[in-house]
Amino acid sequence: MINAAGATVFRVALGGHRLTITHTDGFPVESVTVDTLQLASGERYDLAVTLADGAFPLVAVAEGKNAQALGVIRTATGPTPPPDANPTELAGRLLDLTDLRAAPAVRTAQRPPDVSHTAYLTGDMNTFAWRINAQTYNHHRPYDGITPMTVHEGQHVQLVLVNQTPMYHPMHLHGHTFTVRAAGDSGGTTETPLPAGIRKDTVMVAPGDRLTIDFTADNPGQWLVHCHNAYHMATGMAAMLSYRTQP
Ligand SMILES: [Cu+2]
Repeated sequence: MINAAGATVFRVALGGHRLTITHTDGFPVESVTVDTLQLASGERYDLAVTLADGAFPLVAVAEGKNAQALGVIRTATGPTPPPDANPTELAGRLLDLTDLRAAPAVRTAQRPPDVSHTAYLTGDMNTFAWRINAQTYNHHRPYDGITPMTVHEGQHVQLVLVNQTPMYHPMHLHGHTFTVRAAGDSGGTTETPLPAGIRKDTVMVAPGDRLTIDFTADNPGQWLVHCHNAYHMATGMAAMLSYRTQP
């Protein structure tokens, strides 16, 4: 399942069925079974489902937009679900990031970071000016007006994503995959360590949440770190991960 939408978080459920999550962003996880899950722009989840006999609504609710998309999975004759089908699974057990553990083969060793950067995600619906660390990324002049997050090749890098807005921000790092190492609130009062943190390349930072991710700087270049909401990115919610030559 891929959320290929530019600016919508979908909540997905299949009427009469539970969903077993097996992978996220292509990386295997220890299987966990839920009723519903949210996908933000750019995120991928692999699911396993054992289908019953009949015709079932596959519903994707556009979060906060009072709309939904409907597909039908049919394995037998029976009435077609209506467009406004509202399977009870939508209100059931929702997948949480803290439910997920990486499969052993794709876990990364936890070690103290060589360098740590923090990305404060800010903006509001009134001004619709979305930023990282109070700086606006300019797509026409990408090196102007922003302070790059500098790293050296080989460093173990920690990146803390702090959502200080009431909106979802699916954050995507180019050139690398990362491990999600901890989840907490933006004020820093709670934090849940994720000892078998999942590997991803796009992670949804929910309103008021703080996620800590880490990765090894093993792909020299100048890489974007950005919100995958197309409108947020267009107004400036992007930053630069910048490899520098060792002094
Ligand atoms: Cu965003």
